[in-house]
Amino acid sequence: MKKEDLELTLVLIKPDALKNSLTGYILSQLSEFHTGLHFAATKIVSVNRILAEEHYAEHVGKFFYPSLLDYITGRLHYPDEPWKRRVIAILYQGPNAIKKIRDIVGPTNPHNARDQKPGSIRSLGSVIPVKDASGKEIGDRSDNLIHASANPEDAEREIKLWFKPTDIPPLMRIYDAEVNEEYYYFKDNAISTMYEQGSLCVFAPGDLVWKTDLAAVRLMVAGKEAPCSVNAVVAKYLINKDINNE
Ligand code: FUP
Repeated sequence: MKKEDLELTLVLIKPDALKNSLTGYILSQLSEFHTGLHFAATKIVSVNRILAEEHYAEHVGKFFYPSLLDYITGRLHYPDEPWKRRVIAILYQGPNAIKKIRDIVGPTNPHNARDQKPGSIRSLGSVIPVKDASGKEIGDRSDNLIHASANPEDAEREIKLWFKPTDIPPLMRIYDAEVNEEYYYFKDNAISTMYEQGSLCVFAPGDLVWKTDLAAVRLMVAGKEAPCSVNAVVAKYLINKDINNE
């Protein structure tokens, strides 16, 4: 098996797709028969704020960002049914996985998808006006049913944000993982090697973790600048934990 045949990409089936019962349709469109790609991992996620903010970190400060967080956390589509607030996170693997899936997914804005790529998944989405505090329209939010990684750099960042190495079968893992040898705890937005009441153990000795995460937490506990945020490392360890989701 050549390395390029093992390309991985992240797909998120978003809350609007779940609400409109489009999950089966989307999975069919992305099936091995249509794409030649294979499932490498999957999980049902109740998206908390930390994960939402990290996933859409590149959009911080844009007018649609607060609305985007409410969308991906499921608040917009399930305001009164919090237990239904989920996304389905899936990794697909195979040659050209990123491009193949982006082609089927279509353009970001569903209006553009209908114009430029009728039949693409996002052509079934909606465009919703975003208003400011005074009620004035300031732009649009695209409720576009599905997320798919845009390029190899985004795919690596996103896959390591949503999945632990052991969520992926060993022969399908393409990023380096390492066996950790220390305890690392998370509390008050910081990493420490000392347990305090209320700390969450993120890595224990013997755990297999992304090598880049381990390098980052080592820098963090040494008080040095790390290439990513604490939340980018811990978010996947908080998935579906009973944490404050506000
Ligand atoms: P994509 O990679 O196609 O998901 O597109 P982007 O990363 O640019 O956008 C991320 C999400 O922001 C999209 F799913 C839709 C949303 N968005 C809006 O809601 N309004 C905008 O004006 C731009 C993006």
